[in-house]
Amino acid sequence: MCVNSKNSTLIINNSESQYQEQYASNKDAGLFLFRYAINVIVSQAQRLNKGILILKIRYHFAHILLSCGAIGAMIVCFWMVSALPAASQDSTSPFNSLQARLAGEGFDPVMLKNLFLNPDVHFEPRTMSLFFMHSEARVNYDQFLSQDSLQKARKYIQDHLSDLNAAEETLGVAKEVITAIMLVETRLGTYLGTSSIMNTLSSLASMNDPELRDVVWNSIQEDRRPIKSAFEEKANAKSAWAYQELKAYLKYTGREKIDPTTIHGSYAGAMGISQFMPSNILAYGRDGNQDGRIDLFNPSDAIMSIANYLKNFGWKPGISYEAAFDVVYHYNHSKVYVTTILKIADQLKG
Ligand SMILES: [Ca+2]
Repeated sequence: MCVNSKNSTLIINNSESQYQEQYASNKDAGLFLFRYAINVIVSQAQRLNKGILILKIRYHFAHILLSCGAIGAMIVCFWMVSALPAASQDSTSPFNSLQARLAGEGFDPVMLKNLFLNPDVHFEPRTMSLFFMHSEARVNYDQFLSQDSLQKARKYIQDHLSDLNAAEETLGVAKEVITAIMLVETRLGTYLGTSSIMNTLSSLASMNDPELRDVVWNSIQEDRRPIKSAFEEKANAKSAWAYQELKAYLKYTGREKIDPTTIHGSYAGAMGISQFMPSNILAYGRDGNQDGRIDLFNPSDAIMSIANYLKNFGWKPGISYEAAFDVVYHYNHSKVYVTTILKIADQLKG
C-alpha cells in the first residue's frame, strides 16, 4: 500500500526543478546528472513505493546514458542492481513513521526494521473498518449463565483447583470470580481470538495518519459509517491509546523473547485466557506456574494475573457487592458485564 506517494512525488518534483536550473549553468552536465541521480534515489528510497522508485530509476538511468560515457553507465548500473532490493523492501510500509517514532523512543532500530519488514506485519483496513463501524450488536451475556456454561465453569474450578486456591490464599481473591471472568472473556480459554496483536495495535496506532484514516473511512460501507467528525475524534484517541499499548507489547515480547508477530487475540488487542491488554500484562501479570515467564495463555499465569489485577483495584476477602462491582468495573467498563460476572460467581459458590 502506498499512502505517501502524493507527498513524495511533490518532493521529487521540487527537487527536479532546482536541479534542472543548476543543470543549465553547469559545464559538466554529465557528472552533475550522475550525482543528482545518486542523491535523489538514496534520499527518497525510504519514502517511495516500489513502483514509483522503479519509474524514477528508469528516468534517471536514461538521462545518465545520454550524458555520460559507457564506463559511468556501467558503474551506475551495478550500483542500482545492488541497491534496488533493499530500497524496495524499506519503502512500501505505511508503518514507516510509526517505526521511526518507536526508534526515537529507544526501541532497537534493527529489531524494528526486521519486524516491520516481516510479511506478516501489515496495515489492516478491514479490521480497522470493523473497529470503527457503527454497530448495534451487543454481547449476549445470558449465555454465560446457562447450565451448560456453569457446568463447564465448575469443572474448570476442579481441574485448576490448586492454582485457584493459591490465588485465593496469596491474593485474597475468590476463585469463583476469577473463573467467572475467564468464562466470559474467553469461555475458559477456548475462544482466544484470531487477530494479530502486532497488526491490530500497529494499524490502530497509525490511525493518526490522515491518509490511512481515509483508507479506513472508504472501506466502511456507507450505511455503517459513523458521523465523520466522531470517526476522526475516535481515530485520534484510539491512535494515542494503541501507540502506548504497542510500546507495552514490544516491551513484553522483548522481555519474554517472543516473536511479536506470533500472538493472536481480540480485535482490540487483548490477549490470553484473561484477555489483558499489553500494558496490563506489564503492570499486573504474574508468573503463576513459577517458570520465570509470564504467559497469559497458561492457566496458572492467567489465574494469578487476574487475581493480582482485582486485588490491585481493591478486591478483599468478604468484599461487599457494591465494592466488588466497582472493582470488576475496572476490568470492563460495562455494567451488564460486571452484573453478569458477579451473578456467575454467586452461582458457582452455591
Ligand atoms: Ca509462567
